[in-house]
Amino acid sequence: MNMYFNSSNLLHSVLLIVSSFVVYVQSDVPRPRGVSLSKASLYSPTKDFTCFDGTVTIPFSYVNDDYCDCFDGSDEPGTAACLNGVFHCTNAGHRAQNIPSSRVNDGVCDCCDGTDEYAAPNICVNTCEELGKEARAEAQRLTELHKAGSHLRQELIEKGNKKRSEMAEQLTQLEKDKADAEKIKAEKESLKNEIESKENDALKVYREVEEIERQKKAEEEKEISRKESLEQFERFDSNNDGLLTSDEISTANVFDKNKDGQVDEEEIKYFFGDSESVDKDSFVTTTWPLLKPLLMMEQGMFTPMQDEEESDPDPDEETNQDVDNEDPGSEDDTADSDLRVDDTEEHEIEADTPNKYDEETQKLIEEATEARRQFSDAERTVREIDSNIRNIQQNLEKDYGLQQEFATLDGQCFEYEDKEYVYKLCMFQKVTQKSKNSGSEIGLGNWGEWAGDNNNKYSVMKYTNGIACWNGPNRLTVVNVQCGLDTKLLSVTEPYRCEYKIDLSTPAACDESNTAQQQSAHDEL
Ligand code: MAN
Repeated sequence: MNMYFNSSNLLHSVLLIVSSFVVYVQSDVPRPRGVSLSKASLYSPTKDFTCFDGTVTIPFSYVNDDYCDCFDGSDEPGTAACLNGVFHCTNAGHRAQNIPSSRVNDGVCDCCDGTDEYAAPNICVNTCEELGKEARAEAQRLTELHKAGSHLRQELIEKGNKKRSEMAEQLTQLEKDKADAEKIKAEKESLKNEIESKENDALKVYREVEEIERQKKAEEEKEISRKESLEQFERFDSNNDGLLTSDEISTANVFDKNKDGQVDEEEIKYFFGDSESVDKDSFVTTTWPLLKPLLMMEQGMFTPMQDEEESDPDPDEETNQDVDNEDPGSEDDTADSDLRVDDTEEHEIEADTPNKYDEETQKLIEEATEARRQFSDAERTVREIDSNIRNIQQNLEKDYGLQQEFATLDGQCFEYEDKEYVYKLCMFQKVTQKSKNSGSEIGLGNWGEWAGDNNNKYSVMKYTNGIACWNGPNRLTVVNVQCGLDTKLLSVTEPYRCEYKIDLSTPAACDESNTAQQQSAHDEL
C-alpha cells in the first residue's frame, strides 16, 4: 500500500502522522490540516474518506497519515506525501492560499501564517496581519483608481459607441454611393464602347491606308537595302566577274569579325556558308544581312585592309575623326550616307504624324479619349469607395471590448523610450521598435487578438507576426492592459528574445464593479 512512502526519517514521519492526523478546529469548522473551509465537508471523521477522483475509499484514519493513497493526492492535504497534493493555508488576516503540498515542511515559509511548516513551528513568523494590511491598502488604492477611472471609461464607452454608430452610418452611405458609382461606371462604359466602336470604324480606313503605306515602305526599304548591298558587292568584287570569292573578301577588314588582322576560314564560312564564292543574289539574301550590322558598327570604317594600312596602321585606333577626315568621295562615305537614309526616314515619319486624320475622325478620337477618361474616373471612384467600405468593415469587425470602451483608442499611438530603443504602440494596428543609434524601425507585431484569460479577456492584447528574428521566429508583443487615469505605456521589456511585453494603463480598463478589493475579500474565504 505504501507506494509513495519515503522512509528516510522514521521518527520524523511518526511525528508528522500524529500532528497531521489530528483533526483540529479553525474558524469553528473542524477539518484536517491543509483543508480549506469550502472542502471541509468532504473530510468527515465519522465516515470513510473517498478520494476526490472517486477511485479509492479509505478509512478516515488514512487521511494525512503521510502515505499517499489517492491518485489525485486528496488524502494528504496536510503532508508532502503526495506529489500532486494541495495544501491550503488560511492566512487569517490576509489572503488564503493554496500551495503544492510538496512544499509542506520543506523548511521554507510559503504561507504567511507559517502553517505549512508545522513540523518546526518556530521557523516561520506569522506575517499575515502586516501583509494583509498592505494588501488591503493596495486594494483600497486600486478600488479608488478604478472608481476614478471608471468615469473616464464611461466617457470612452460613449465615444466608442458613437464612433461605431457613425461608422455604421458611413457604411450604409458608402454602400449607397457604391451603387450610384457602379451605375455611373456602367453608363460610362457603354458610352465609351459606343464611341470607341465609331472611332474604330473611322480609324479602320486609316489603318488600311497605313498598312498599305507600311507595305510600300517595306518594299522601298527592301529595294534600298538591295541597292545598298549590290553597291557593296561591286565594291568587294574587285575583278567584276559577278562572283565574290574568299580571296576578294580576305583583304577587307570588315569581314575580319574577330579583328585579328586576317579573314580566316571560319569567318569566310560565316559569310559564305559551304560555298566557295557567292553570286549577287546569294550576297543580297544571305551575306548582306550578316555583313550590314558589322558595317554599321564600324560606322563606315570598312576600307579594304591594304588601304587601311596606308591611312592608319592600327585598326583599333580608328575614330570617327579619322573617318571624317577621309576623302568625301571615298567608298566609306557610301555606307555613311546609307545610315543617314535611315535617319531621314525617321524624321519623315515624325513629320508625318500631325494632321493625320480628317476633322470628323479627329473629333471622334477626342470624344473617345474623353469617354475613356470618364470611364476610368468612374472605375477609380468605385475602387475608392470599395476600399473605404473594406476599411470600415474591418474596423466594425474589431473587438473593442464588451461596451466598445477601447474603440476610440484604435489608431492612437503611444511611445516608450529605454536606453537603446523608442517603442511605439499604435493601438489595434502595430508595435514598432526604433533603434536610437541606427534609426531603423523594426515591426514587433501587428494587431492580432485579445488574449486575457476567460474572466479577463480584455486584460491582454496580442500583436503578432512582426519582423522575423535573426534565425528565429517572428517577433511578437504581449500588451498587459491595466486600469490607469491616462492611456500610456508604463514599461516595455523583452523577457525572451524577440518576445516583447508592454504594460499599458488606460481608463478603458477601469471597472468599478470588479475591483481588486472585492477579489481579495473573496480569496480570504
Ligand atoms: C534587434 C532588436 C532586439 C532583438 C534583436 C534580435 O537588435 O529587435 O530587440 O533582441 O534584434 O536579434
